[in-house]
Amino acid sequence: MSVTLYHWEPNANSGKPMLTLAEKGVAYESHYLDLLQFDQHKPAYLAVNPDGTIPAMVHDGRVLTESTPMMEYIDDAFPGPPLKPRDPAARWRMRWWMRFFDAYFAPSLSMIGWSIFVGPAARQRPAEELRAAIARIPLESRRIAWRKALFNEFSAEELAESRRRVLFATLALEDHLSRSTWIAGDAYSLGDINGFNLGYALPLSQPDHCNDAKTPHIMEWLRRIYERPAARATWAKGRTQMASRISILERSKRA
Ligand SMILES: N[C@@H](CCC(=O)N[C@@H](CS)C(=O)NCC(=O)O)C(=O)O
Repeated sequence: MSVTLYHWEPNANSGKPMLTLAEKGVAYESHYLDLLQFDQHKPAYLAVNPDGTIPAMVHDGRVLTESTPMMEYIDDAFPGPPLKPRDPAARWRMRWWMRFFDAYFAPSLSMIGWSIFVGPAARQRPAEELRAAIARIPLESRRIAWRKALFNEFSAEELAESRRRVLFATLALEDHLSRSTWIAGDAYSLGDINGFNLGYALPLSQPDHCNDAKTPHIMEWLRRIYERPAARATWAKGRTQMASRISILERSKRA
């Protein structure tokens, strides 16, 4: 049995299979791709995932993409603690939240992150080099995202709409967690892994909306997940300041 994971920092989509594999106790060969160096668009990786997006996982020769179905595959294919509830209603609840995280919350948070972090961090190169890098991106949707980030082309309206959605989603999550210990009810599940990867840095990136006073249930949920050995081990694999933002969840630090 061999598992290879192509990933960037433990964060958003890459962190989802990383944390799931850690929770299941599955050893894997790690291929770190530096997103800011456009490693994901280089031929060696396009031979694995022609879309040029991360993460991708190879299990016994089978290539898997799309981080959320990838988490479900990991849970089903390997021994270890189950990460999906058996009860149909709880499983529906888990998938409801994963859909909300992926389709609504993540794209809005990502647009803000790309405008204030990814764009400025990758922009420090000559415009011609950046244009050539964009031309090598296989997916049109990713070419557009990169162009907007690298040339600061996100409009004020779309950023305002993303901020509105992030606030709406944060309040919805706080409301849910005020009534439910974990995303799907009584047991930790893939829904929590998904939400944690999306939201672990919310207290830093959205300090006015996500903090101990306004969203105490989100804060407690994030801290409980961060205290899990699998989460500690996964974020210890981070190489940049992006992953080290997780230290905001140390209980000694009140947000
Ligand atoms: N829906 C895909 C999205 C994959 C995706 O877009 N990943 C981002 C990183 S979080 C990426 O590869 N960005 C690099 C790029 O666009 O060049 C998934 O969940 O795996």
